[in-house]
Amino acid sequence: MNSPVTFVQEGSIGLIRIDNRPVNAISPRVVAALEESFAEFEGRGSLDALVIYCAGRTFVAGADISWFESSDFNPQAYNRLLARIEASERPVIAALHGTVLGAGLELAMACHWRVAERATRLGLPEVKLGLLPGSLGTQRLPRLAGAGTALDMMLSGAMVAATKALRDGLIDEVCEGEARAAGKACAQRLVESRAALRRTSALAAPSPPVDGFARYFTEAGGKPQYPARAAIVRCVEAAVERTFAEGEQVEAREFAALLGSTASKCLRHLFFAEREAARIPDLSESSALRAIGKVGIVGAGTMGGGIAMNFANANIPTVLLDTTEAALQRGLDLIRKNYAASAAKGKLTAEQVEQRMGLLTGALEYTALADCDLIIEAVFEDLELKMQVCAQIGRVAKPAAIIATNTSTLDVNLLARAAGRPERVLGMHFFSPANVMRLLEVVRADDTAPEVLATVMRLAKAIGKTAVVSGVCFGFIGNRMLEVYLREAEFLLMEGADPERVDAAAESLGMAMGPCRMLDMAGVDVGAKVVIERAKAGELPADPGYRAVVRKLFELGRYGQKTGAGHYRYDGRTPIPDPEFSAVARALGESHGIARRDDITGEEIVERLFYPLINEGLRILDEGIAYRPGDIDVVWTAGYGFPDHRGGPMFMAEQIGLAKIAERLRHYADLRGDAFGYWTPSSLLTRLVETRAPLSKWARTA
Ligand code: T1G
Repeated sequence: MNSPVTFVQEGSIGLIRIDNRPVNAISPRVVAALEESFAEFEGRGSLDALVIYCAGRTFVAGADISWFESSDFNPQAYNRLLARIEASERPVIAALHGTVLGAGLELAMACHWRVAERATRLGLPEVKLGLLPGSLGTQRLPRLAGAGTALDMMLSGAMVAATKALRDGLIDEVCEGEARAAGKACAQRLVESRAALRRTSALAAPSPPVDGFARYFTEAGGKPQYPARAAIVRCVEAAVERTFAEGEQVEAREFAALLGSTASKCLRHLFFAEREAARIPDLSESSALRAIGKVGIVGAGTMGGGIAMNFANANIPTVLLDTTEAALQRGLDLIRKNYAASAAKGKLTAEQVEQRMGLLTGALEYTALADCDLIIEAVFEDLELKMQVCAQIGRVAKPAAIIATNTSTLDVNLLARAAGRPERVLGMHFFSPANVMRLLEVVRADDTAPEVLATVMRLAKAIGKTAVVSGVCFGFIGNRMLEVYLREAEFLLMEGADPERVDAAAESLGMAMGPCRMLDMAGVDVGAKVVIERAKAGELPADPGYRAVVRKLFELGRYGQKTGAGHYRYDGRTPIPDPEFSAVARALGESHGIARRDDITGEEIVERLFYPLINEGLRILDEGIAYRPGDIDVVWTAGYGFPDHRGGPMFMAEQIGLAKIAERLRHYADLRGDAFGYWTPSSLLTRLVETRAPLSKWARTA
């Protein structure tokens, strides 16, 4: 196997080339090969300078994250190599391109000079993995760019453009051509000018941030579930107040502690789970993919407009169709309003808004969709209507067009058949607001052709969505699990746990918003209509108390924030406990024979909200609706506000222990009765407990 690092000599300049696709990540093998190549340079006294550069799409984009899971992970060998590079008596130049991140930027900062191609972006994103830069980034970056800039970069984990990095002193030159050539030219100049070597670690200790560290510690302290934030501040404080060697010790200690933290293990799990979700098990990577050059959207409502923005943002011309000029104009006006709001926040320039609006055209006739490569229906959630729309689309779309439905609850197989070409049809379930929410559930129908699925999965990445494939079932992955979560929330309310306590328990686990506040925000009426429709279709448990609360609130016109009252009364968006709601819940409990209790604990609330949800997720896996447990974790962290520092419901289930979850389900079956199977452990849960097989290693055997 070829070495990932090679050394060559061109004239009096040595060149080290790293080639470890896909992103030149630093692994033990790369470290060893780098050490050899650098020794090669050190052994050739005739050479005047060294350039380090990378092949492929990017300079080193970080340490190989999978390396952290191995018992032999230790950045010390790499850190010693960086110290050797920095101590070189001859100039070492980093020639940068692509996304120079983590250990890659730390390598560059150990060099004496940094030249970057104009499109290069640089960052220390370790905080997104629950870590901090463990190869002296916390000590070198403040010395180069100042403590304030260093804190902003490391606490946000955001990338900065090469031009900003140049202004901040992080790099020394932005080149127009290729980094390798620019690096060589830079080496020549440094040798000819006999420029003194600038060793980053020898630079003066940085001054503290303008307003000191207090604000940073306060902000970090506000998020104790992310311990990396406060650790980063402590490391930068050490860079300011101590010697480089002492700061190095502080960083090593803080890094080691974070590496073993649950938060970091969860975030690292999600990093790979999100990328794994893009892989379709029975689909070869090479499936012929179609280019999506033009998109059509039927329905210019809130969802249709939000969906259209995703494509305009990705520079894809999009036709928005509705039945009347007024509806169309309303949709386009809403889009322009959304863009104006982004511009007001400085996220877009006026030119960018116009450029995006220029990609959007309105239409009243289906024939306007005839040249679209993808057509998405986003009309009202009504089966008859959606079937008519799909049939209309099927009549005008070109043969190779892909047809997608944005339904969140309806049978995609029925809609696929209505389109008259089921092999070209799948679901694209966007989450509201569609131009903001990262998650996209891509619903694979029975007849969806593999290349249609692969094309949409690749398109999802191009429009910045995190896509997860779901099979066809009610609610797909996310809403099907949400249903059991909301069921238990309602029973707890009817048993006497008020909305504040139910929400507080869910939010104590880390949910962005508890179930009552979430429903009041999304609209109780939206949820109620789904429940009523499903009851009509006989798809709900025969339990008369099933989702009685949402139905009653709908009856009373208490839709939540939009009507000023739902589970709470509202002063604007502020929820206020409402005795009227408590009376409604009490009356419902009595009318459905649900015993009131005053001993419901926060722990019970968490178990009753999340263990049935996990149990349903295991059913979803067992039925083949979701391919992997990690896919379910991605759905819930990217689309439902589940805390990423817990890795997702399935990763959390493994931390809790499946046997404990099964035991607690049986406990609640005894406590609440299991007439409707609410508490029956799923077959997969039972099998995994019996065989002690790890859930994380579970894969569906055909
Ligand atoms: N380790 C291992 N694999 C990685 C990787 C990494 N750091 N980065 C990317 N990959 C894989 C990824 O799994 C995918 O694989 C392929 O590369 C393309 O990635 C000591 C401790 C670089 C901006 O956190 O942000 O250094 O699915 O689909 O959208 O201080 O990847 O094709 O098999 O995301 O173009 C710090 C993480 C590590 C950077 C490219 N670095 N990566 O985005 O492609 S910790 C990071 C990214 C560290 C030191 C510390 C992005 C990207 P596959 P992709 P992309």
